Amino acid sequence: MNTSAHAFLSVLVSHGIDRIFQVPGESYIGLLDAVADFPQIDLVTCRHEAGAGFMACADGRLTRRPGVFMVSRGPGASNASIAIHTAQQDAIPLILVVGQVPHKDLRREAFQEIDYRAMYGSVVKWVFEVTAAEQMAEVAYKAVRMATQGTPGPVVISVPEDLQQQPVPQVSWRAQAHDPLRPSASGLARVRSLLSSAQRPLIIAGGAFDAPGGREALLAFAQAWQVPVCLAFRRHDIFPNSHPLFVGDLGLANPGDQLATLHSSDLILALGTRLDDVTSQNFSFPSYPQPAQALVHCYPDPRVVGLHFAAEVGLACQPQALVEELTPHPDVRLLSSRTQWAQALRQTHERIAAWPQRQADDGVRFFEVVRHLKALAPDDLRVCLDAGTFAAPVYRHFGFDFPQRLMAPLSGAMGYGTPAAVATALREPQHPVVCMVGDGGFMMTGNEMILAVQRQLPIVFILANNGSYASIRIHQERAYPARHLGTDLFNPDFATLAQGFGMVVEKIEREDQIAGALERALHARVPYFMEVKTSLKVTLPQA
Ligand SMILES: Cc1ncc(C[n+]2csc(CCOP(=O)(O)OP(=O)(O)O)c2C)c(N)n1
Repeated sequence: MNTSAHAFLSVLVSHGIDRIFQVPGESYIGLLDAVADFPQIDLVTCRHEAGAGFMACADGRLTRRPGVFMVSRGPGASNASIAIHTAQQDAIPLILVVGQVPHKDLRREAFQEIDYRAMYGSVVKWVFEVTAAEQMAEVAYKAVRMATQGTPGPVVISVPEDLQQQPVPQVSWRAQAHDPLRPSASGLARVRSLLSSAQRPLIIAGGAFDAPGGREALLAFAQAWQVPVCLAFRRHDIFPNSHPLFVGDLGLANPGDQLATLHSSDLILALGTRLDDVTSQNFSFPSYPQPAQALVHCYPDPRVVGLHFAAEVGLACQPQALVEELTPHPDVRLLSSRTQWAQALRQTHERIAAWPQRQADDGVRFFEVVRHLKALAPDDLRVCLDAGTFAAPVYRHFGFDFPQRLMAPLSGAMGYGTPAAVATALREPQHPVVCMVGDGGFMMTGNEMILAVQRQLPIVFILANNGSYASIRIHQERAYPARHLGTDLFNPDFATLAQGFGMVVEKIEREDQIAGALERALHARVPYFMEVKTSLKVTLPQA
């Protein structure tokens, strides 16, 4: 077949795309029909565009190829927007394909029409509306390139329904491998010199190391130069958390004394991180915009390097290439003060990461679930998290060592956990997957569990049911003590619901039930649902 839809899909396939998530719509049945001629594409039919989009985000993150999802115009595209935002905040390559009204009706406010350039303009890297069937191959190529180059991110392709199955000349595209961006010789020399003389250097490492060999290269570099490593927001799986040089992550709740010590570093190597809002502690670490210490900023996108913080050395290249060039280092005598510095930071981290003791009488303390999971966790566990305060013990106390992986939205989007777990299990069936989600976030998506049952994906879903949008309740208790409105939840019987989906179900109401239930769930190798009656009080600020 040689239609514009086939040209589009064949270019995607030539770039390794082998899965498309979708919710159908009459506006793109031409594209959908053509998928039948590409048996190498796994078409995943979803129940809501947000879930389809979150699945594509997780898939894009794991493969580093664009996650692809297709939705219908207007309503479908509106539902999809949360995933677009997440891909942007999380720097994930993503392609959204939207069916559009016939091209003669464009900009007439036709039925379900939206101008996607206006709608998505500020959140995506590129929006393109096809105006001629012959553009379809070229557009697919550019979409892949735009989504993956520089800072990875979302692109949106709008395809009028009448341009989807037009005859076009046959195309033959090959994926082009680009050389990684390498550091300049002068940049390398300057970093080497700074590294040799620093007494209190610190690495802040981010998501750009999430590539084959990236983590290993970072580890070798940090060890060779004896530089402690702090991880960027929710990038816990970039460096082994049990390593003596791991000194914590920069997140939403770093204690003041830890930050004060980090501020006293005399060299910061910000590698593969955008130094975003949360990582930089709301643009205060390092000091903004002129850091107190020398800053080396390395990221594979010149628009990002030195954007918020004035870097002494700015390197628009792959951080992996940089650290590989610098390892092993020529015989530099490392200052003994460096070891003491790293040890002091590590001690602070260990104090922060120690399991909490706080008592509660209103349900299971969720950190106990996380503690037991840590004890039982397989070496290659994938932990998929929704947004909510139930997840705080994972970020703070769990400790990831590769090949374990953390899949959590940097955007803080509720509803991410369940679809991300399904996409992770689809992509990596050889690894165990655990999904943790609150009773709020679970009902923002959650329907994706049916895919786990349909495809028999052995995901362990753990629902923390505290009857509250507790993260927000915590903010309320701080800002308006003892007054809370709009954060209590009236819940359905989740266990019965999950049973209806065809899951194996367990309810945890006491802490002595946790270990056995987790063991059963992890060994069952079937879709498993655990509802935990979770303490709310233990998460609220102490009076
Ligand atoms: C889509 C979306 N809507 C609203 C929010 C704001 N928000 C952040 S956490 C949260 C509550 C989460 O509640 P739940 O899932 O029950 O987890 P808990 O905090 O109770 O552990 C809300 C409403 C958000 N981050 N994302």
